[in-house]
Amino acid sequence: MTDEPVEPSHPGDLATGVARSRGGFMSRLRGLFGSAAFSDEAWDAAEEALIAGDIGPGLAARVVERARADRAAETPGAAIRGALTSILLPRDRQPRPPSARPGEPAVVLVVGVNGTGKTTTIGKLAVREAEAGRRVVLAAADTFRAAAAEQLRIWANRAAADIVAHAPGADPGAVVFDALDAGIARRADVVIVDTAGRLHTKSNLMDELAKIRRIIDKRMPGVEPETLFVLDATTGQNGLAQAAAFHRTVGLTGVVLTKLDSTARGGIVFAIEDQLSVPVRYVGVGEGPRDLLPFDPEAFVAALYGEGP
Ligand SMILES: Nc1nc2c(ncn2[C@@H]2O[C@H](COP(=O)(O)OP(=O)(O)OP(=O)(O)O)[C@@H](O)[C@H]2O)c(=O)[nH]1
Ligand SMILES: [Mg+2]
Repeated sequence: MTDEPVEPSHPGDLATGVARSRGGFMSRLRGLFGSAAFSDEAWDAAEEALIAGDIGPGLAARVVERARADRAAETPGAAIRGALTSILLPRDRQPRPPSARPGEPAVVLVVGVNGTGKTTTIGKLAVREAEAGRRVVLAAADTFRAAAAEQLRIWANRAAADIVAHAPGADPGAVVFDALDAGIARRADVVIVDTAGRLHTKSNLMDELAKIRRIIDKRMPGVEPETLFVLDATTGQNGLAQAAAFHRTVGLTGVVLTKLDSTARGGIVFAIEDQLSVPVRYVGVGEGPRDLLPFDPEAFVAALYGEGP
């Protein structure tokens, strides 16, 4: 990774990002669609393919049930596609954060377990924001890992963003407080907070996160931060338990699904929206600065079916 400012380069694309899933569980599913009459066995096989894609057993059964009941669909493939699309939440075209008051920055808090891609996602987000002409302050509130602030600094340089960092071991809450101050003083458009990875089962670490959330409330009362849970798409169904625990602690407003390019089981997208009712905002499809795509449900399903650009 270099700290050169980002040159215009190829944007990550969804078709490549979901190539493994398209060739994985979706190809099993599509293979079934060839048969003229869809037997009970074929429906069972479809359900198994969905489970193999990480949709989860309960939801897979519901999708098949809904598809079987769909008399309007012309083919079983179309019925399953309709059932899958209907799980995904409708969303605003314009992703948040909208909550900034005039003259104050919006706040994005990024959370998740260790190594899921939080810092990388923040770097990509900072690049997106900077390219949209918005002024960004990054808060290096992962004071736990010695190299974390340095990693964020490299991204800050790439995005020409400001960064607020304290010494390793400092109180992450103090970093957040200072970063909000800096964001207000410098008339930034957005303050993005990086946090240390933490296991959702460690209550002391989850308490620390709740404290960070309270500090945002205290410094900027009434501003609801965009609180993004970063989920590694290769994690499997355990990701749902993680997400639920973070949701209880800080109240998630969005999910970023990273490493979609590294998994053949992209069905976790459906599971997570179904279970949490929190929208997937972005998907990560690689390690580069442009490999973060706003999540578009229809385009996602089309890409899984091998259609679209
Ligand atoms: N293939 C791929 N790799 C990714 C993606 N997002 C992040 N990574 C890689 O995942 C690894 C971990 O990323 P980090 O951003 O350091 O993860 P983190 O959540 O900040 O980690 P901690 O701060 O240690 O909890 C790095 O090697 C990233 O380049 C993605 O969308 N696709
Ligand atoms: Mg990190």
